Amino acid sequence: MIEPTELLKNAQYPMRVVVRRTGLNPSVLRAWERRYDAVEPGRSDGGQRLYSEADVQRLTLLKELVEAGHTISQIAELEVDALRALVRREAVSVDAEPDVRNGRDESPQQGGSSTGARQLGTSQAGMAGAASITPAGTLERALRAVHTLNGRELESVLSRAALALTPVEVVDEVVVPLLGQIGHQWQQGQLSPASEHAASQVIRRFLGWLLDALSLQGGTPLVVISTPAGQQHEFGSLLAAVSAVSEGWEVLNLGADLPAQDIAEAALRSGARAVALSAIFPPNDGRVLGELLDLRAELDPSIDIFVGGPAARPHAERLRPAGVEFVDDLPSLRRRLREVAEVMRGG
Ligand code: B12
Repeated sequence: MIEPTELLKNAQYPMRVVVRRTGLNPSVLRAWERRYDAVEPGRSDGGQRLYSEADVQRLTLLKELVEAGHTISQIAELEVDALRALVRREAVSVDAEPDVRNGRDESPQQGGSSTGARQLGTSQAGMAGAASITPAGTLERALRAVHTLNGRELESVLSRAALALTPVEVVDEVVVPLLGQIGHQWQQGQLSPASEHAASQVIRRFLGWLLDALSLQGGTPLVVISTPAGQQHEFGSLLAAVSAVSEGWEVLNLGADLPAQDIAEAALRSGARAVALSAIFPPNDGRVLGELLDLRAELDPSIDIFVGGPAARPHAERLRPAGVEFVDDLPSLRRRLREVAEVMRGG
């Protein structure tokens, strides 16, 4: 008779089983493999990924540790015993510090979360917590962390959400409304400039990490992302970048505030199929129109130029006949990128 342990040792699981057992979403799982060699699954004759029981256990430990605040790049190469030791240490340190984590009181009276990172640090609570992560709950916890100036908690809330939710949910239902609330409360004087600046730093780092983790290279259409010269708000462009990778596009992100000639040169040198730009402030910036028309003049018409944001909206009617497409929001950008990719595949 074959022992159950022997059966487990030889088990081979397809990705959907690993996704169900670990709670990792497929794009994060693929990114961890590709970028960090977190596990090396075998392949079926048809090329389908096949994971062993050891792979599943390793991924479960990695996910718990990332949920507890570790970064995947630092732990991906550790042996499984070291991962187990770290998980044990997390559980002990959390039990030993019932009220304080990262030097901050997170008791509800202080505006902290009674269901926040403190509980999720333990393995059992971590697994239970992952299942209950929703966009609305994440948004609420993130805002609370912004108000208590708790950057670590904000980073941890966002990172946990990235493991449990799809990139589209993270972008549309967490980060966009979070930035909207931050902007609104800052304008109303309900949020200090320091809180807004601290939150912006964390969100920028988080979006950079998400982009990196989801990024594809080669064999896919490439889109260059930036903001026109004079446009310093860069989250619109980062969100457009994450939206593009979630559609399977490769992204070359140039950061913010770049003259048309430089964007054009990057697009030509990288063989881009599209350029997507964000223009946020001020809403009636005349320079934006000139920069976009200059960019259009530099690029072959086969390269699509998309632009979004309140500072581009007033120019939409002038831009369309010139061959620059104003796109209202990120779901519409994803739809347009999908259409362009389909045309490329068809032709
Ligand atoms: C973070 C932030 C900052 C940071 C920027 C850090 C950085 N590195 O980016 C800092 C602190 C530097 C900053 C500075 C200022 N800011 Co500011 N900032 C914000 C905040 C909170 C987020 C900005 C952001 O990038 N949003 C990006 C996206 C998420 O915004 P969105 O417009 O909702 O995007 C949607 C669409 O427009 C569209 N979209 C946007 N881009 C793109 C791109 C593509 C390709 C597509 C398809 C779609 C698309 O899709 C999105 C989702 O549907 C906003 C609030 C807000 N909600 O925007 C204020 C905000 C933009 N800032 C504002 C102001 C007033 C300022 C300052 C003048 C403040 C000051 N007194 O110094 C300066 C100006 C700096 C400058 N010279 O430009 C105001 C602008 C008000 C107005 N009338 O337009 C806002 C709206 C806050 C507010 N409610 O008052 N800011």
